[in-house]
Amino acid sequence: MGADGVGERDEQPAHPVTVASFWLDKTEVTNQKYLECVGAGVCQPYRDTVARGFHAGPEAGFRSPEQPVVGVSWFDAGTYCAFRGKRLPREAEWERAARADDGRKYAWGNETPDPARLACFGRKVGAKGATTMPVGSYPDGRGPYGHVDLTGNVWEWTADVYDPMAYERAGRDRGEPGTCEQVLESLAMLRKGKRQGYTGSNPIPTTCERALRGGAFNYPGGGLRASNRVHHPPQWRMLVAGFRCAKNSD
Ligand SMILES: [Ca+2]
Repeated sequence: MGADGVGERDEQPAHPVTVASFWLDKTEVTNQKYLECVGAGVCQPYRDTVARGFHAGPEAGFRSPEQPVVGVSWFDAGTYCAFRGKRLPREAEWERAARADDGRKYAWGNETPDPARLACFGRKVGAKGATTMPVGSYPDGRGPYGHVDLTGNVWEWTADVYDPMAYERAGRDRGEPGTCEQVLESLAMLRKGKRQGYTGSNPIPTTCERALRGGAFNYPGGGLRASNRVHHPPQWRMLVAGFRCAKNSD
């Protein structure tokens, strides 16, 4: 996991991680699949005003059956995965699926991101047609194990708390972040040391957030590294964030 000399401090250094074998959905969860869970009375409806909230044009631009579901919180995502007998992937699992053993920069390899062929990204929110794509629209951008849209389309919630110091802790060889208590301690230390930037361009979090991976339809190509880590409060329902599910292999 991680990388040397690129990106933000929280994604460094590169280091070997061992994870138990697991399954990961080939695609992001779609609107259609998510609505099955809502229809079953298990999942909460997605927030259906996210496009307007982000000045991103009509909601319908994001709600065709095969587009990835957006406007779902980390809790919503966990509920959906449980409905399917699955769970959210850990950060280490997500990154393993995207980078295999060769430390590649992007899911498809090291080739510079190409919006025509490899992934949905770099679209200007609010511009005509600047929306997500039906899942699987970029087969040439698939990852080493065949997953599509790991890079771009929507950010993907992971199971893990966002721990800026995860790669420095005892659990780093297993890809295990610290506890919320440890994370809050680290965040306080970063604020005290005025280490703005350590956790990315957003302000240093004040709560125990959750990690998301992969970039989204509106994200610039320069940020699409498979090692890039972002973070948001788990209760947020955002235009740019969806998820896919994982499962233990045993
Ligand atoms: Ca994605």
